[in-house]
Amino acid sequence: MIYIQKEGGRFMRRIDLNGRWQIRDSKGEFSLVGLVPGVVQADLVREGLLPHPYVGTNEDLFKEIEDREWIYEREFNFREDLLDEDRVDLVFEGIDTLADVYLNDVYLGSTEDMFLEYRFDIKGVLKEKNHLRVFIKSPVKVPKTLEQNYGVLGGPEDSIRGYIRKAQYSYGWDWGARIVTSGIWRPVYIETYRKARLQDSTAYLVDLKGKDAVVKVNGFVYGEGDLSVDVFVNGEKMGSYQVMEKNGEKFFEGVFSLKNVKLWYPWNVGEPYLYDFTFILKESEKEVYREEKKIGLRKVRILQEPDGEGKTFIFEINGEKVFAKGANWIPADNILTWLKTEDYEKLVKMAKEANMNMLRVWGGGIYESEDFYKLCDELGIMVWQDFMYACLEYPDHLPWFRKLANDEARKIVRKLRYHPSIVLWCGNNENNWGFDEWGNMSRKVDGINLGNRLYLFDFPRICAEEDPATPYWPSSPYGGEKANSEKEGDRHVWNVWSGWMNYDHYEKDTGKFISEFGFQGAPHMKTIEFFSKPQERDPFHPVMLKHNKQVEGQERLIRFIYGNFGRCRDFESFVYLSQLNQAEAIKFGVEHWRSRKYKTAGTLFWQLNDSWPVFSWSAVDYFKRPKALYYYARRFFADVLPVVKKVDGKVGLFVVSDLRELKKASVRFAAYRVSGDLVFEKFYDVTLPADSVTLVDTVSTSDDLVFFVEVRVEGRSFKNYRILKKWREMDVPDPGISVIEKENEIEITAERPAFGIKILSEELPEDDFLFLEPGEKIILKKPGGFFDVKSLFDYLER
Ligand code: BMA
Repeated sequence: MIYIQKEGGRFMRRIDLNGRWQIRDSKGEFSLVGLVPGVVQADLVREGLLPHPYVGTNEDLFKEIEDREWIYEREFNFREDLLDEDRVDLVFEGIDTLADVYLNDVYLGSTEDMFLEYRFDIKGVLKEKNHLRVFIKSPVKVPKTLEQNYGVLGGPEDSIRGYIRKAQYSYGWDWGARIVTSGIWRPVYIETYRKARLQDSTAYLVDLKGKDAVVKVNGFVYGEGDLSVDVFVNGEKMGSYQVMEKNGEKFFEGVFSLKNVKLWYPWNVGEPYLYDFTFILKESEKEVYREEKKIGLRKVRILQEPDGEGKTFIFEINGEKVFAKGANWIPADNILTWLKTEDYEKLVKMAKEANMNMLRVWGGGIYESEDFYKLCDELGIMVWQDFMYACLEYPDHLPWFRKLANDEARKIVRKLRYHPSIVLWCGNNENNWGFDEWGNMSRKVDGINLGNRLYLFDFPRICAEEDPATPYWPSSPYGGEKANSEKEGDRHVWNVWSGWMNYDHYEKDTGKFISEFGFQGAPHMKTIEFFSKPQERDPFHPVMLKHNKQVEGQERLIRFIYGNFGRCRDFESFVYLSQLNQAEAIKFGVEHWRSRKYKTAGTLFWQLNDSWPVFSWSAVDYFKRPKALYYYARRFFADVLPVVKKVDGKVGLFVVSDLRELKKASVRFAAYRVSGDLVFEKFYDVTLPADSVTLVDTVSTSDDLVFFVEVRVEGRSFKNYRILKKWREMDVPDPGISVIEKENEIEITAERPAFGIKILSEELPEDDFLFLEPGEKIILKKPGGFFDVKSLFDYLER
């Protein structure tokens, strides 16, 4: 993002202070080499001083070091000639969390928010030989003291985490380990420059005049001199703007017209086009600093209009309604510094390949890395961005906390606003639902719930000031008389699963935008093998219980497997059936809500990924191994989705099309008995209007049948199936699967309807958890090494 010009016209330079630091704890027990960026917990594992936290019950050992203070130290030399630069800053992109920073024994300042960058002017302190020391306080002891002073915050469990601006999930979550990290978790460097520097430059669409766009640019300037900023778009100079000052802040601002503009769209609506923007800061006409960013231009609105049931909640991008298909994103590791760019690439690409066009960055995690948002920008995935507050009261009645929260919000919005993928800023996760309905979150100070000063007053103002091109929403869920209303705003549907209801209840839910709903499933068997020994592989073994963080999580897995499929044969069948159940549940919900388009305008299931190897709601486990749900998502989020469902005692056949144009399609609809006898087969030629739901037919028929449907549009085929009863009531027979091995492919056929066809292989198969209509064929790339093919029938108790 920041350009370093070579010798000759040099204007700024970065000296990296990452790498090996010396670390020790205040009790004098540990002294070791630590890596920066990093956290102590990762160093202790790497040095063999603590075992891997994700194996067995090792997580518990990490609790014992939560109350330590840690000292990070390093020496470094600095080139004498650079000491004369106008400006020399020491920059910490992120410290976890509460720390005092000293250079050559001079106190530079303290850090109190892991999400923020801290910058210290070190010009007067820097020498040729230097000693840098960071003293990190305990992220448990300090907030505990604050809790003693100010009182316990209400929430689902007792918690001190509301008193510290640190990723909330690190104190444990219902899918996450408790590993309360400490460290210097983002890069550290010294930056030298002349006169002034530029930060948080951005551009956004103000208006469209035919094919031309009115674009506004602005950014902040720190330093002195006769300053101006030149702005280039795709190499062409658009304007030069004088640096101004307001409320003690220096900034530039300008408007220009961009001819024949190419807008940024979510990938399933248009091209996610990005422009190359260059912002050049000049002092007396000489370049002193620059920012280079890829920026997309788009207009976002949330349409909230009466629709007969209540009010819609529809994302509109550049005037086009977009049904949001996707999932919730949580931090992809409990030890964040174990994440590499490749991990982000893999996961975000997997989301796109599963036809998702939106991810929600959930409020108990982190404002994600630049890698994440850049990928979303490029791939055309919309981001629902929460502020990092979740499931708790937050002490915003205390002036110091409110100030810190405001400061964080402003800095984060300024930093991330240039990403076109961020289409919504959202105040928090579930706190307003908690105020309304959870009983112990109803404390008010001066008539205001703890946190609402931020969500209802401060954040909307900050977002409007800093990022007028992106809407703000107070919470998720929010809207209507109570925050989790079915009639307005977004909604979290947790009566299913957490409230012990089975997934057929999704069908009764008429929420306007389902931003959370989920069903647990086991991780991949190989992932279970990573954290357990063979003798521990029982659903209720202490190691398994440790790896399902929800209260009665394993109990629910068993209850829903038994309820929907009958008894498990063994541990392997438990793993398989839990995954299939999860996939079937989310498929059922998505089919219901997608076929209500736009009375419901989005389904984001809980959750895409995991932060460690665990039984959870994720579609992709910690090692990025897909669960059944992931393979299902590719199909149920496809642009064309045939849906068979009960309507008024009959069976209706619908086709949901998210395609942006009208299309002709041919439809085949067939019904079988489980024994494999064909009951009927029907063909239709239909016209699917752009972005529509079409009722193709309704038939009166028996509930015992298995339905298959295929829609063909321009050579592409979209298939689906539906059973109307529970699987355990269907008396599933042996489908009679045959596999023919060819040189590079395998061909799978079945004599009778086959479901949950699983490829057991060393390497991950290209597709899995498939279904087959008698007489049809699945062709897959041949998996390397030994493989086997099974289906639901093989996992059921007989
Ligand atoms: C919601 C989320 C998370 C939680 C999930 C599963 O409450 O916002 O807090 O992990 O459901 O219970």
